[in-house]
Amino acid sequence: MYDDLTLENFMAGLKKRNPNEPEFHQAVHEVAESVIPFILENPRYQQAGIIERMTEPDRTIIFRVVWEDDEGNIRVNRGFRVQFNNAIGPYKGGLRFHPSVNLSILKFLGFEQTFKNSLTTLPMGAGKGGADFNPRGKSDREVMRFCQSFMTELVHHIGPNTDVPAGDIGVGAREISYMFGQYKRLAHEFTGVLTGKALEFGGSLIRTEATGYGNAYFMEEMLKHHGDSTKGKTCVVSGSGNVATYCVQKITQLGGKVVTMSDSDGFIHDADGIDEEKLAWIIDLKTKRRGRIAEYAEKYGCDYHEGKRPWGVPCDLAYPCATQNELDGDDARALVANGCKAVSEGANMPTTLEGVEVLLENKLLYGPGKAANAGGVAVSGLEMTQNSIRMAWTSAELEQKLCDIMVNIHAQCAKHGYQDGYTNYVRGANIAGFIKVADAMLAYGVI
Ligand code: NDP
Ligand code: 2IT
Repeated sequence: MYDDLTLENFMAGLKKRNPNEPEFHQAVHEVAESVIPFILENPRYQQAGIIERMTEPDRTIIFRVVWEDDEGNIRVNRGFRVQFNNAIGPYKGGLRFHPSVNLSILKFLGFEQTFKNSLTTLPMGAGKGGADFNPRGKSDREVMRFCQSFMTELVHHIGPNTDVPAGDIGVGAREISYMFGQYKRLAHEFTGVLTGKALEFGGSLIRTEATGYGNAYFMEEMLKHHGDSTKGKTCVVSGSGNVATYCVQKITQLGGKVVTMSDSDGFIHDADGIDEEKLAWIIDLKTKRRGRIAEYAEKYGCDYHEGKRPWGVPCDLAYPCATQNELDGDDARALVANGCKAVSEGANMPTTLEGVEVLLENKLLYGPGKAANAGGVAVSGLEMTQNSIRMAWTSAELEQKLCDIMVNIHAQCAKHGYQDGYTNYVRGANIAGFIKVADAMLAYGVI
């Protein structure tokens, strides 16, 4: 516990205890900047060392994952599960398979998940996991063998009331199915231990769409709160995976025109707009043929910008939906210079600290990922509920619940983030997310 709790000495201590973890430092810095002043006004949190406890995961599991490729070579990857905080429910959060995965990235994601899950109002703690495995270019059988080997260790650490993983980058319906099949076989039971399952075996309607839809709803709610709407706006989206594609679908349904999408090789710029039919082609490209976004430019005859990100394209609204730190200070300045009014994050921590500063200084409406992309985990929570009561709700019921949750998250952020005529959604999300978890931790005593 710090007697002299300042952002500087808190961050110095955190960096010393967690060296070489820049993404984790960044995620904590963003929260600590808004939460420390709130803690100083509410000394019970300081006396109990809540921020120090919240930044230390409950436990971190790291394991070897061995599998055999199609040529018979033995491959070794590193698997992780960071069980960050279960003060308000079982650990809950996605699994990421990407070559960049390391402890720093999973700790940043697990830490952010604590606040995000709290904001949903559902009883979910926070965790994150994954592996440095790259599904790109692998056959279905290789992905299956990897997923089975990964689950053979993970099974010891998860359970429907302990820890309930889901998808994230590189983990979609195919990977969840392979992992669920292996869990069921090893645990000798059929329970809702993973979310994002297929509909045939306990999945929830709307889960696939939930993160992207939720992000578009969050943007709509920020705009509505300021007397505006998505209708008629030119929108720039990054990514072309699960979150990006369904974000584009809902933006279009709300009357916006999306002119860009991207992958890790570059972005397409379609000034006519990516309509429902073109989006269906992209979903097929990405989930079935597993191709590159450049193929869209050939198919529909629009521009493709190799190795570039879309933030220089003039727009009213921006939706980063690919990965962390994909929008930096210069990108934020380009958005501001082009008259962009609002940014809503489908991805986790897509904006650098400098980028956030630029957006806030210029008073853009800025929805941070932990609020704006919480729709995915919220519908995961609803999948857990449906599994527990052994019932399935309809699409219409679930979309209404998702929409209500996003409106409620917006209201919590607005309540805690409004100051001097401007709603700072970063502060709002951090403080609102913090209070529920902190109060639970206070109630438990010193554990
Ligand atoms: P997918 O794997 O479905 O798609 C990821 C997309 O981002 C792809 O277009 C991918 O391109 C691109 N991308 C990934 N890494 C990079 C990189 N290093 N540089 C540039 N582009 C990159 O993942 P999701 O759509 O599920 O996840 C996207 C973001 O949303 C992540 O930040 C994730 O944490 C977050 N999120 C996801 C939720 C979910 O429910 N799935 C919930 C809440 C947040 P390529 O194919 O070339 O790799
Ligand atoms: O970052 C996230 O919230 C997710 N990847 C979804 C987590 C979940 O448990 O649905």
